[in-house]
This record gives sequence, C-alpha cells and structure tokens, in this order.
Amino acid sequence: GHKSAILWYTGLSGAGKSTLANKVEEKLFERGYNTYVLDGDNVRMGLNKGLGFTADDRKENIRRIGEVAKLFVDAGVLVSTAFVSPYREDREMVRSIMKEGEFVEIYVAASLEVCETRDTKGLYKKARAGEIKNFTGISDPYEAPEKAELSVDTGGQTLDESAEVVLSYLEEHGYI
Ligand code: GGZ
Repeated sequence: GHKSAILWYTGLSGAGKSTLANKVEEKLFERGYNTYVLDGDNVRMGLNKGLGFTADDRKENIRRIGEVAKLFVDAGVLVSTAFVSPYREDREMVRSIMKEGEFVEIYVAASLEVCETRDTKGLYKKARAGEIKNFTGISDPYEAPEKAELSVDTGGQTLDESAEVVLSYLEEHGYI
C-alpha cells in the first residue's frame, strides 16, 4: 500500500509541472499505486470553467482544487495537482486543510528565462505583446515556495531524472 497525499506541483507556465506530474504518475501506476493527476486540462475546462486569472480567481481556482484533492486523499489516492498556484498564501491555505505530511509541495523550478525561451504555447510572446493580461512572470507575480518539501530543476536535467527525484523523495519519506 501507500500513504495517500497531495503532491502539489507549483511553478511558472511552461516549467513542466504537468509533464513531470504525469511522468511520476506513470511510474507510480506501473508499481500499482492508486494515483490521479488534476491539471488545467481536466479542471479549468470543467469544475473551474468561468474562472480567469485575477488574484481572486486564482485563489478560488486553488481553493476548489485543494478541496477536490482532499477528497481524493480521503479516498486513498496519491493525487497530484499541476497548477501555477503563484500565491504562497493560497498554497499555504491548502496545506492548512491537510494533515501533517499529507501536503507535499514540489517546486518545479525552471527559471523565467528557460520557460520564456521554450515558450511551447506561444503565451509568453503574447504576454510580452500585451495580448494576455496578468500573465505570471511577465505582468503578474510568482511567489516561489520558501519551504517546499522538494525543489526540482527541470531546466537542468532530463524528465526521467526529475521524475526519479520525486520518486526517491516519496520512497525516503515512506509514501511508497
Ligand atoms: C498564467 C496563464 C494565464 C495567465 C492563461 N497567467 O502553460 P499553461 O498555459 O498550460 O499553464 C498556464 C495555465 C495556468 O492555469 P492555472 O490554473 O495553473 O493557474 S493558477 O494556478 O494561477 O490559477 C497557461 C495558461 O493557463 N494561462 N492565462 N494570465 N498562466
């Protein structure tokens, strides 16, 4: 068995949160663990349709995701969430509704320079041109975690290496 918890990935757009969360999930699934990934694709399109990117909307986005993730933990799942979640206060609010050890904050620490150079979706270009307002890192803040359980440098290592860093943490701390 495993200990159920939220693996809370945070970082800039394009840092690789979803990619890393899904790679880790794939490896956990192979080992037979009960896992699920919440990300923009399955949450912002449905549950949180209608929420935008103002500070208030992001707060509500994160609050609902936190509550849903808590339900997954109650159901015995090792649930991963992959959202920018730029405000420390919002992340700490989610941490506060969980029991000790049930909230594992993973800082996906690719620099703005790396993310903007990749610009996989062309969003940074649009943000620089003023076509997207409140864009994290460009015209909106990103508050890096000060006490994340784990920090992963996706800019400096391969996806598999990053995934192994997360898996090692989970092993060393008795989650798996
Ligand atoms: C940041 C934005 C914005 C703005 C659209 N700021 O790379 P992506 O495309 O797929 O990830 C980003 C995603 C951010 O949604 P989250 O739900 O993770 O944000 S938060 O946790 O802050 O509520 C990006 C896209 O949506 N996107 N506009 N203004 N990212």
